Amino acid sequence: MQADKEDEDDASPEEYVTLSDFTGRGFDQLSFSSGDKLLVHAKPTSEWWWAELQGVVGYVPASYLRPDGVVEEEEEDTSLQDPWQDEEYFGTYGTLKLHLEMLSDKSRTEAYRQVILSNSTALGNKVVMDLGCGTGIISLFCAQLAQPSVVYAVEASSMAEYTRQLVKQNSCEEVVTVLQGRAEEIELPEQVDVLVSEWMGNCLLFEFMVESVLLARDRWLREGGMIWPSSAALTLVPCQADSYYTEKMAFWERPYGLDFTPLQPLAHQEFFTKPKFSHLIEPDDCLTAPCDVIYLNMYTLQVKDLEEIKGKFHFRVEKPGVFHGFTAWFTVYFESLEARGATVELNTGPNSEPTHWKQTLFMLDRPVSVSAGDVIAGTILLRRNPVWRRHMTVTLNWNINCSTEDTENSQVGTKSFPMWR
Ligand code: J7C
Repeated sequence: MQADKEDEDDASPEEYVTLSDFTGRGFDQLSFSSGDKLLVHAKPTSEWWWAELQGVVGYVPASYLRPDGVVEEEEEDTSLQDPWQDEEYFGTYGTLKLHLEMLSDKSRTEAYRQVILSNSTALGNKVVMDLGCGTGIISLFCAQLAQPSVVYAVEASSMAEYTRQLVKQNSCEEVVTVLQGRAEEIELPEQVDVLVSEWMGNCLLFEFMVESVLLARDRWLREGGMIWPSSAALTLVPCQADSYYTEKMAFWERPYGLDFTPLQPLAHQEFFTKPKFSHLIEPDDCLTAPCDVIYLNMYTLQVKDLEEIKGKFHFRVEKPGVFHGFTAWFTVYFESLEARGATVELNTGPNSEPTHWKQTLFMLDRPVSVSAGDVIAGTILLRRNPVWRRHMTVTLNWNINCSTEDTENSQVGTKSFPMWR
């Protein structure tokens, strides 16, 4: 963890109010309820502060607190600001930039096309909902490649107006009905047999559009209906990231023959405290075989489960190298509606065609040399931001066990990465 310069051990404690309930883990974290008043004694890292509640002291997650004393102003602020940031979110989906990026992503778009194609017979006469249809590509595939009785194409952004035109332009208006609105608020005349959506964000969950899919499932999917994707997995691998490390950190060692190392703590703060989206890892940079750390079943997953998702990992290093960080990606699986049909999958990992999601890199504070046979084991925790509902913090805890003929030693590490708040 990066030590904060504003270590306030000697200063008088500051008063904070908690924003939501929190259950502490381990012996040194405090549990609290929403609205509790805490005294913060020290801020040793940007994520974990040392605080006191009713005479008991322990660590608390900083993102759960807001300063006391500016309550009214703050409350006004939070209530004025939408925790879902819908105006900004749907605003960007009202422009073409992201739709172009998604549609240009062949692996993504072709995976959905393949799902429709390989289920075309079973889709006959079915009622389909395409949640967050964007420009309507999945709905259009349904209408073109199968004969569903109707596809409800639901889109909250203003793109929906164009989607309607695209449906008409491609003569699919008999089948596809575009409904503009948030999936949580729209009304359908009937329940659906199939709920299809492309909801995945960076590191699978960022944006938390998955919540809209779960709510739509509970409200509109008929019993025994199909959800596409039907399940999802998040995969992790310890990796080298030599060129990124050199570019952002080693750079300061000797640029133009000068010692710029006093800038390294700043570089650290600026480049390594948040994950790096849009990282493309070479298969060769994986130090071990990857491991699925989180698995989501879209039929049983509940909205409340999204608050905290935990996973475990156990990797065996396959070749000597430098452990710079962890890389994460996801895979989604589409079950078949047809009796003997095969599952289609969309894998965004380094051994598949690159997608617009690329991979997510979590850099350690310091690189560690590892040897074949070393074991890297630990846990991952995705904690949703209690205030900003589209954001989360990813916490990694790891233990490196090296065993050579004559020595055995172990190193532990932990780091939390806000994405983005
Ligand atoms: N209701 C309707 N449309 C939505 C919703 C919702 N609750 N959430 C997201 N969308 C739309 C959004 O406007 C965009 O066109 C697409 O779904 C987002 C796809 N994002 C992704 N990460 N796959």
